[in-house]
Amino acid sequence: MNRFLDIKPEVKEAIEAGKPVVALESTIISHGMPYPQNVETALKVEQIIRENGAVPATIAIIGGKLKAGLTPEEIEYFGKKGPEITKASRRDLAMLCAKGEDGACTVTTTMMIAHMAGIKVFATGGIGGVHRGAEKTMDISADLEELAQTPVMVICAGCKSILDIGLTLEYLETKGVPVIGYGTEDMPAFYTQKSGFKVDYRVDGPEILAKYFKTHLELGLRGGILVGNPIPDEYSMDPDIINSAIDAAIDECSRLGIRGKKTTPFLLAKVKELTGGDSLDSNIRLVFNNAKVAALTAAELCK
Ligand code: PSU
Ligand code: MN
Repeated sequence: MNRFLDIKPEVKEAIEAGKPVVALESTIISHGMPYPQNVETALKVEQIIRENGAVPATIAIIGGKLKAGLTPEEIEYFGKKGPEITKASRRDLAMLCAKGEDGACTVTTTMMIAHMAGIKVFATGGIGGVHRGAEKTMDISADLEELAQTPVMVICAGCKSILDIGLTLEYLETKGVPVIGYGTEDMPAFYTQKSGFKVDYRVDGPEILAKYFKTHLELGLRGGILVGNPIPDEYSMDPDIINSAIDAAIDECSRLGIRGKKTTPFLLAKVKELTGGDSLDSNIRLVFNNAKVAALTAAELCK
């Protein structure tokens, strides 16, 4: 275990006792939602994981330490500071540790730290992917490369059409990352249940998800598994409304010349602004839904 890793005692005990643990990311707190809904959501997600039989481990970098498991006060800190906290991807990890700084963990760094700590299941909202127009910008999220090399199961609600969903699936196929639909054959599109693209396999229920992931690990396969869990119907959005907001957000992003790591947070905030907060409510609900599936799957994995 490296000296930068700092596992919260409750999480450490659970891992050592072979009890279920679910990792959660902190970029969604600092860069993905506004305060105070970000803190309320993060705390509620932890509660849902507990109610479903697992221990939550929200992952972040604090003062140069890789933290697996935060206290409620630390979650509050990440929510309040918001975008002031560095969005930390793979390239940032060593520099933040060396300088003793804070970092909000994306899907990439959450997978890395979860794996270092021995946590196998991770729940979030959406992952990064191949952006629309990537054939020109080369904007492809490091999340896809991490899925290709780190053996953690990531349970999300699919990807948003701020990304090119078709190209994201092609990229994952090239990298050998299996994409599972949870109770569906369609790749979910975050705010809506269907993207129009097919997943590789449909799985119904946490038992099969756990059995499948165990097999993946036993075979010594490199890389993770991506599970797309559709947003519950009652919280899903009208595709026309959300897609026109996304189109407008992408136009504004390119007009303002926003690039690099700022792109995704800009698009998320703009979509929220254009949909008058409805998208935030959907976003919160789908994270709750993913947390539950993750906790049940982590529990099955421990059997
Ligand atoms: N997509 C969302 N919500 C998010 C993110 C993506 O719907 O909060 C965050 C996640 O932390 C993800 C990161 O790992 O953005 C990807 O950023 P980028 O596209 O810069 O790789
Ligand atoms: Mn990018």
